Amino acid sequence: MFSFRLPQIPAYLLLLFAMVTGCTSEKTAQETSSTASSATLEKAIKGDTTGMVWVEGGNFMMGNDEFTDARPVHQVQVDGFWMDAHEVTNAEFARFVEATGYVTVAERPLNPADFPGVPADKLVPGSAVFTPTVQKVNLANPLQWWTYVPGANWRQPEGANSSIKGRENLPVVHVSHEDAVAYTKWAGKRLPTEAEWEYAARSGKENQTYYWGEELKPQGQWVANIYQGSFPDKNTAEDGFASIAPVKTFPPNAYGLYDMDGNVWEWCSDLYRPDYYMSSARKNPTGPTDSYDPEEPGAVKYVQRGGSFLCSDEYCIRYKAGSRGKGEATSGSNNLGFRCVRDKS
Ligand SMILES: [Ca+2]
Ligand SMILES: [Ca+2]
Repeated sequence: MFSFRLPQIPAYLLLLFAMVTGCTSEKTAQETSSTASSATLEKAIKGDTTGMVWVEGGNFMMGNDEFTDARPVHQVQVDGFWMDAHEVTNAEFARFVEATGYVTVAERPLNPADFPGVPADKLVPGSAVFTPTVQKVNLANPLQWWTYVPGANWRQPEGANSSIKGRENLPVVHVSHEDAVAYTKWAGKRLPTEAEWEYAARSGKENQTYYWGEELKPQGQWVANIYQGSFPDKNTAEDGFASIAPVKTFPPNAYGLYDMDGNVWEWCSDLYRPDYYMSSARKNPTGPTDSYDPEEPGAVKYVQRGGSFLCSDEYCIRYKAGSRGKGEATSGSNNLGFRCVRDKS
């Protein structure tokens, strides 16, 4: 059974994506590491923190009792770290691809041997794209608004005949967890742990409903790119955006971090288990050693945080402070991206 409040990808797509990566990921990772530019390595060694914000370490109460997988609320301590002020953009990801020749999971050819019974003409690389329904629908079946679009990938977010031209300052999407990790390594950074992400998103505010505060619309203003209207048929885009917004469009939090709420979901480095908080380390937790989601046993999932432009109180409330998201490791979609952190050099 799916959790409809999450950016879940339909099961047959999970299978597809999982198999795709299983046959090609290792080779690509090796290729990537061997072609990382010396300029980048030099930059990494020097500890370039351009575009990053220093997050001073401290203690905070992590989790949210409203969500079964975010219980119990527990005290966590994290060391200080640098964090990208905004989600990784198309322009930034393009520089990485140009320097390394990296090929994302959504762009890789599909091996027919991995898909017994699937007609060869259906084995076309692609990714999941949100498509509004014509009318109000029962929210039980995500297949009604998630479509596997052949040719959809970070360069072509809506598939063939779409492009990122003019979208250089929008967050990159259709990136799998391994794509995100490959980028972080090239940049001399890493993905944030879930604890680091939440600590940074809370920005010193304890026990708030939303990361920005208590009210959904402070002073009558939308302060994050989420979803208004009837999901998934009518997005009124009251906040100005029916889809992704350029990074830094909405106000930053108290630490100077943008779009920690909404816009695109963000990968974290932790594997996902709904029961992890019962036994989490109290200092710098890095997640469980294995992944398990009773809703989709067998799928390896990593934590995602912050919600996206598709989140509302009606469908996905996972932009609320302390809530958790999750996603199959090799799956991307057009509402999922990431940002990086780096340790104090
Ligand atoms: Ca919006
Ligand atoms: Ca975000």
